Amino acid sequence: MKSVTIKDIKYHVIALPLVELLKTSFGAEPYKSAIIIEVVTESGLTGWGETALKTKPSYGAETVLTALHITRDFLIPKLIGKTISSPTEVHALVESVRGNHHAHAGIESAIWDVLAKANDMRLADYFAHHLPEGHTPRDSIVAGVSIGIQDTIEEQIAIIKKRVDEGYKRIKLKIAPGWDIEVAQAVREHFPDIMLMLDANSAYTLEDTEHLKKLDQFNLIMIEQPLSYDDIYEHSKLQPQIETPICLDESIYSAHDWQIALALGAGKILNLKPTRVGGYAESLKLYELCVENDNPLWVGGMLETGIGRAANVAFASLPGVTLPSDISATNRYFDPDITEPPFVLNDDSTLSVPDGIGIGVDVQRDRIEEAKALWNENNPFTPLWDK
Ligand code: OSB
Ligand code: MG
Repeated sequence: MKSVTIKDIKYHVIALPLVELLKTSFGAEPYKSAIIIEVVTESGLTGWGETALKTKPSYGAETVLTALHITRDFLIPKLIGKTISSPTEVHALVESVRGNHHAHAGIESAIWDVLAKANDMRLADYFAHHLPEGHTPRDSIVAGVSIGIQDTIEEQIAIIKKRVDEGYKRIKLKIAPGWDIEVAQAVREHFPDIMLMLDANSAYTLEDTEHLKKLDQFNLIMIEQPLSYDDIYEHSKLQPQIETPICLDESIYSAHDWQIALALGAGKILNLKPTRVGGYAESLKLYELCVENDNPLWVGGMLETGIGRAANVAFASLPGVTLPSDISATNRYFDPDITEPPFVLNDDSTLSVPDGIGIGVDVQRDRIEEAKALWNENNPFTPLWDK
């Protein structure tokens, strides 16, 4: 396999208008924000990665600006001039920079892209190349769609209908205290058979156990992160008391965390967000762990632009990803995105894996410039970001 020598790493802080906001138990941000990472090699290749983050430390501890600091002042200086033959070598070069998984993931994913390109491979095949034999990527991934908290139940039903009519077979709804049982009840009256799941984004405590038990009647495929963002132990107390399988998101930062969760019985399903676990090398470890333990697996999202989404599509094409992912068509997120062509929902509720090498989508530099300008105009400390 060919190696690359890193000549330069550039970063672009962007804000991109969202077609539909995603209001969670911790609120909604007016734009999608991210740091787009561009790795340039001595031989003139370019790899792209995305540090997907919010502007507030609401989902996890990192924000766009903490990631900018870590990326610019710690990670990039450790990587310039380094020759790398596999992205799995990146961890050892930067492990002295603790935590900050989203920042790590953005750079690491750009290195995955550039090394796949150097070796003339699609990213999906390059991921499979880092697994034991037999994990041949599929041509498409099963899409799901994540829908935010609405003002009224009528609006909630209307937006679900729109998504079901577009062809989405798996719907995820955000819930919070005061927006849960009645919503699930109404949704099941209108859509008795859709694959439905709820995401609480850490909005409940163990004291809500009796309340959460009421969700068991709605035939949910799972409930995502009902308890604290940093908890595993209390989830292990909740899971035996409810029938709905618990899926962990916020509280799983590594394969080690998932081993703890499995040992304690804290959940049955993993929302694997490559950005949250520090990148695709750790994602592959989690993937292997889930395959070994027969855990259902799906790939989560952070409203990624086409750059992060293309890499997540490649990862979700691996056969151990057994449930629909939080990866939707481009038109659910952006118009236009910063990459071409858009991801389009196929009739069977899937998205096709791009044929091109690396992430397989073309980055539109003019749109990155526009999105950088929008970020600069909407500094996160203006009131706009307090919505
Ligand atoms: O909890 O899964 C979540 C987006 C930002 C932060 C947290 C979450 C989400 C999503 C979006 O649910 C899923 C997607 O990218 O489509
Ligand atoms: Mg979640």
